[in-house]
Amino acid sequence: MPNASARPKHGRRARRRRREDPARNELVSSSLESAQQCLFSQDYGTAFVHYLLVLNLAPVFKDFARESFRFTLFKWTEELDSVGRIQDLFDCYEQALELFPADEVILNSMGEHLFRMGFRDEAAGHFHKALKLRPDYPEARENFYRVANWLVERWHFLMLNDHGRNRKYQQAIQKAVQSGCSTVLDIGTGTGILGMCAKKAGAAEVYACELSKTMYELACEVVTANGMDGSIRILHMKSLEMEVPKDIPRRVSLVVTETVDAGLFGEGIIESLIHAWNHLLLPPQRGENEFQEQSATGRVIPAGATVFGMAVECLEIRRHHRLCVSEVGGLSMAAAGELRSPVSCSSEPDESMEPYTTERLSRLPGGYKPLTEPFTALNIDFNNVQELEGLSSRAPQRIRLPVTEEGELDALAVWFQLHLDEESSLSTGPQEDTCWEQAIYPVHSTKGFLLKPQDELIVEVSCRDAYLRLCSVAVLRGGCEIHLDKRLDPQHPGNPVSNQNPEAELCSALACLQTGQHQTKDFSMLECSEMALLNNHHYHQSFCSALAKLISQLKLKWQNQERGPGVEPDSADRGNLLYVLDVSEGFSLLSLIAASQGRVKAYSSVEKSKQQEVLKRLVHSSNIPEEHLEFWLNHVEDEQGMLQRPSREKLWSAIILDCVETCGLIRQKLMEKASLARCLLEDGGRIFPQRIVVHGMLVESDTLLLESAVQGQEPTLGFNIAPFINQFTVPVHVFLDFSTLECKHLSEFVELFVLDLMNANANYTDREVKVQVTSAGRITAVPFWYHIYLDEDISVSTLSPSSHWKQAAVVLQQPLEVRAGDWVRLTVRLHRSTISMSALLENAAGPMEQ
Ligand code: 44T
Repeated sequence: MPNASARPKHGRRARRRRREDPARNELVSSSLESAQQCLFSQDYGTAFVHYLLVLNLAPVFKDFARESFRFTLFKWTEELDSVGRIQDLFDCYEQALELFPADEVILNSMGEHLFRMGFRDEAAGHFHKALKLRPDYPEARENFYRVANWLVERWHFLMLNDHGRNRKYQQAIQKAVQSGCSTVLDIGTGTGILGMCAKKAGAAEVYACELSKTMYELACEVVTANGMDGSIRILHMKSLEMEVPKDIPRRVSLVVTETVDAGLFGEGIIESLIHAWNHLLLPPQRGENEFQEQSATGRVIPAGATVFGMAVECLEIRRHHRLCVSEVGGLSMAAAGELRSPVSCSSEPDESMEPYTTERLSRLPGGYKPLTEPFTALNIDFNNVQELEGLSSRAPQRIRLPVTEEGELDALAVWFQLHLDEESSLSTGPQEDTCWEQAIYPVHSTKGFLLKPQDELIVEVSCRDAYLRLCSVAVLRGGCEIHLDKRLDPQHPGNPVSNQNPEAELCSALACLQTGQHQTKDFSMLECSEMALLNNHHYHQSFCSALAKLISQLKLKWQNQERGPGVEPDSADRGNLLYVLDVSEGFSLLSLIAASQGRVKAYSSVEKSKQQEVLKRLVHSSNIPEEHLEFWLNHVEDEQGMLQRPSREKLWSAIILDCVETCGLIRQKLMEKASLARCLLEDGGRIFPQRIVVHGMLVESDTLLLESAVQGQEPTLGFNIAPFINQFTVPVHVFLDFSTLECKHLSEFVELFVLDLMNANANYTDREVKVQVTSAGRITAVPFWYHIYLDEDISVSTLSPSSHWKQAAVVLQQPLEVRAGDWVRLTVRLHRSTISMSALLENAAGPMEQ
């Protein structure tokens, strides 16, 4: 331990200053001593302040004090976190990083706090930095893998692997540059690829802008690696903030961009292009016959787009967007009020609402049925600024579509053709062999309403707040206009589009009854996965049975105890109520299902007040005594207190843990929660689930490879991009639909890992599993899912078609060539709730002991 007299290894000037300033030395030494004392007495706040003082005054102590300083920082920020002093917490981290800017442990820990607070991008940046500083730091690596998708979205890999798309863009850019567009701006450059194409084609000046910090840094690296750092100027900014001559010296003759999402306008292309035409581009070419130098006029690649739509029936979409069951785990849902997914194009624009969601229609489990032919919803010319500007004020366009197939209207699916120039276009259609997703506009309130081939569907296309919105407003049937989704149509609040005659009006009223629409504007919002969970009959039935079984066992046990000798005065009272705690994340009815068993007091972790109201309404309608349902988070302030029951209450008879995230991964800190929960159980009490078994299979899947990294040794369009973006490769894929994944099965389903939540001693961290190969191929991935055992006999599988869970897959670092009959040794590892796997071919032929 150093003391004030320890001789610092300092330069001469510092030493001289130190000798000159004994008071300062005195302060440093006494503060260091105080810091250590405070640390010892667990007064972390004061210790932290002392350390700050010492290390700022005497940086020479940094190496020596680093460990204690980190420890103090973590302890103190934990305390700040628990009392909600978030700003102070981040101030401490900032001060710490000023002292230790390259400390990977501090960076990683700050990232964890940022992540918990919902600042995902910033968190991801911290994990990335920590990992760059120490690539073999497992905590940072696991954290990084969890968030890398936010930093560099997975579609970057798909786009770079889409050779057709790359080539078409390159050719269109080359043509434009060669015909005279010599100054180019790439809006939303991503990896820099389109800007580099322009440079390579001979453009004199190339500028690029990118709003994401990570992508901007990546683009700079890529452009430098390709020897173009002097010739492409990359700006870290949103194009809307760019000005001439501040950011670029003059207006450009070509804007290239691929800032389009599955719904075409979701990345703000309309706004960006209006701004570009007004501020960054040369004036457009005038008349068709008028010849103007290309270098004196401006144009955009892509030149325009055609948007298509189609009505579909699709069970998978339906169960994620509306309640399809009338009863959940024995409870009637009639009193719940209206529950909606947050995806709706017809409601008032609202922060929490999205106008559409995205899916690859071809990969929807259970498929879909087209109910109409594809129709053209919109044509847009990106080279016409008046048209772009007029889009938002344009009156909604009504389109009448003949229904071609009988079916339930679940959604409108939308895709588009992107016209790069007059000759070349890209399509995102469901039939195309591309990686594009389609935009899905779900229909909410047509439960049980069948479209028939004689019907006509009326769709309204509009462009409010720069989002393309498609809304199925009505069905024409035998002269009647039957309104759909009417309740939430802001154009006609509570007042349907008026019909031509009273007969039709009556007809419409009837249809509203038939489609079960509620007139109330009040509804509760559920995430799509929460909606699918409610619709998961088997899940609730299984919980209901397992809970009923446990509760009757415990009741029986107590009856026996009451009758037995030496009964304590308190135990008769104990038999009155059982206590069940549901710590599921988000909306869950399990507490209510427990309370409905009788003599059960249940605690729910539902946080949102509207959702709590739903539970209260159901308590009422199910004749459950009101006081038998409590909201846990109304009792405790902080997350740490989550599993500490109220001190007055009995030990828990059951604690329900939510163990698998919708994306297909095990929830973070699951095993920690389980061990805490075990301590809080009464004798004979249970954790639900009691055990989780991880299952998986060896597969060959090129699709998974294309989504995880830029493939192949060939440079992308002749540019060196792959090594840079592939740093963001993540070995675990989430949100997978294994049932529709294009892949070749190379083994049977195998049990990979067991997690015992009731018995800590039964757990391990590594397991070797030997799997026999059933067909020859290249093992590229191991998709996995879970069998969740509520008790010995009752289980739910996250692979079942009614599951609200998706699956995940580990993508192997190196594909493994195998033949039928080979044995593969899979090493499966679980570290802090993260599964990792590696595969090796067993060289000896024949089976070996498992
Ligand atoms: N999605 C296509 C492509 N940006 C989305 O930060 C892939 C959809 C897709 N930068 C399935 C598969 C695929 N100024 O890095 C992003 C973004 C940036 C801007 C500066 C602006 N005004 C913007 C707007 C966006 O541009 C990059 C690309 S935008 C997203 C492309 C085939 N479903």
